[in-house]
Amino acid sequence: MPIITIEQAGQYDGQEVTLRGWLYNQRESGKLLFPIFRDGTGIMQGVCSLKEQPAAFEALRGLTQESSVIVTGKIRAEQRAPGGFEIGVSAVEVLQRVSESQPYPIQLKEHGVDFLLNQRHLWIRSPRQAAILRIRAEAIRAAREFMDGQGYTLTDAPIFTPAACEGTTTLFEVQYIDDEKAYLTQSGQLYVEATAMALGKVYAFGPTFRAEKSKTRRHLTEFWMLEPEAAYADLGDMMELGEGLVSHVVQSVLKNRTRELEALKRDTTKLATVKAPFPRISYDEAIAVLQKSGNPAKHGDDFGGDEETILSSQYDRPLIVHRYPAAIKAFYMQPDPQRPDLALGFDMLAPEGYGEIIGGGQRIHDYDLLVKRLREHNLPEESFQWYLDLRRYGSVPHAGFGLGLERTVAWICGTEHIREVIPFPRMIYRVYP
Ligand code: NSS
Repeated sequence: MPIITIEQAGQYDGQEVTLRGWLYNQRESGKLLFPIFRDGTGIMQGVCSLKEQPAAFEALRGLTQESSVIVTGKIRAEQRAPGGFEIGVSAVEVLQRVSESQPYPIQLKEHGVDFLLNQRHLWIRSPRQAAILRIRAEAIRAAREFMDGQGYTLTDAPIFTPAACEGTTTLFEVQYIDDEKAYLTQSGQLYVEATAMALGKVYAFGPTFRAEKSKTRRHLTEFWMLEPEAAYADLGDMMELGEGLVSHVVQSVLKNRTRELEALKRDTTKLATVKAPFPRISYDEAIAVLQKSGNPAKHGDDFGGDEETILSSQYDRPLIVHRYPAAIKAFYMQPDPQRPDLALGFDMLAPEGYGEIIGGGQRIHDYDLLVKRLREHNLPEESFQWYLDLRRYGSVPHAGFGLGLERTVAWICGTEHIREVIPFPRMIYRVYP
């Protein structure tokens, strides 16, 4: 008897198979039971009749939600069933029966988000949440496939760091050994700048941390970032790499996670158009667009969620905004030689109001200018000595960016909040479970 997954059912039409999973739901109608099983790859409806399969019927009758079961039966096509197939149940082995006195806490009705977040370790079993996590995994797979294919070598960055990369207001301080202090990394960038000088084209992909005090639908305190960095590269190279990466990720999810996008009821016509090249506008042009639409933004302002939404709503694919004022950007940004008040940096804004998914650009490669900027930003020079070494020993123009994985996946899935697209979200006021 082949042991199969629900995802594979279509290849076994008319055959007896075994499924291993859980009882997701069940409808009882006299002498017929209509269980729904889930196994992590999907859900499948079953049919079991008292007359034909009395033992299986007895095992299933009254069985509680989320009890673990091994089910044997014949697969048959059924257009009305989710996934297009159902199983005619002939045998059921119950591995663990969920007790009636302590039923599974998540019922098949609407629950409040706080309740669900407290039950996150169970909530991920629901078909919608499982579909999102499968899409996340595909996005990661495709992103790495793209980077590797472009000749970038994975060189991961440390999580304990001695210095800030993205400003000092969102640092998580940790007590390191003895009296030494360290911080959880906000970005692997400074380290991939070092590995880029060693290997040429590199990327890091791992968790990053920000003590974000803002409670928004786009902020986590722990999130994953993919960060490419290349020696002898400039702003233009990175805008092109970024649009290639995002196109590949979106198109791969469309191709390989069709069922999951369907389960989420995602309007995929809005994703199908996401192909490079993406529109590009300068910060100055963006300000003009905002003012025309009645937004009070003026030159020198940073963009918040509202501004990003106005800008990106004009396009059917992500929008690249480049050359922001240096004053509102990080200390390491290379100034534009034509307009030194501007930084050779860019952001990529996702459509449909999902906001910034990429931030990056060209780095300062001149030693003296970098020291000047460290001082202007009140950053401790001692902690950056190793970083300054990169400008002492064979400094070259170089550039990179960071793609926020959860923002990207939230947009692809069309979820309201990014907390649903990471298995165990960490947010202001939440570290449980
Ligand atoms: O602050 S960034 O814009 N840029 C950097 O950290 C650079 N040091 C990256 C680099 O050039 N290597 O963050 C990059 C992206 C940003 O566009 C978001 O998509 C995401 O990281 N991001 C976040 N996602 C979720 N939650 C929070 N709090 C968050 N902050 C940034």
